[in-house]
Amino acid sequence: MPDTVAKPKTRTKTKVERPRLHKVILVNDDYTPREFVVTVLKGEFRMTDDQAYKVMLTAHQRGVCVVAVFTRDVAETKATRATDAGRAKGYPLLFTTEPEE
Ligand code: TYC
Repeated sequence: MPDTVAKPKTRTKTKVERPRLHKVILVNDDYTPREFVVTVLKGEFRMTDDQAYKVMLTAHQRGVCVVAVFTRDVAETKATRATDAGRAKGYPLLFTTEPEE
């Protein structure tokens, strides 16, 4: 039996990458009523009346507005549900997603 025990000289560094977050983006259109956009934002994204109104107005004025960021699955599910809520009423309301840089 050797009286010295060699310690391993290399260390394994486990690199855990955080999942990339995805933005949900609200897109403006000329037909969906403002109040309906606010209702959808409150229902699907748990926003207050104030927050939802500001996001709706930004999209209305600038064309698009980032609503929130989530993991990819959650972002896509929420964007689809919110878009479907508009479609169910015959509105062209659109929510898209894109990865954060
Ligand atoms: N532009 C719409 C209107 O004037 C309101 C609206 C705002 C629609 C934001 C979509 O993402 C939107 N009735």
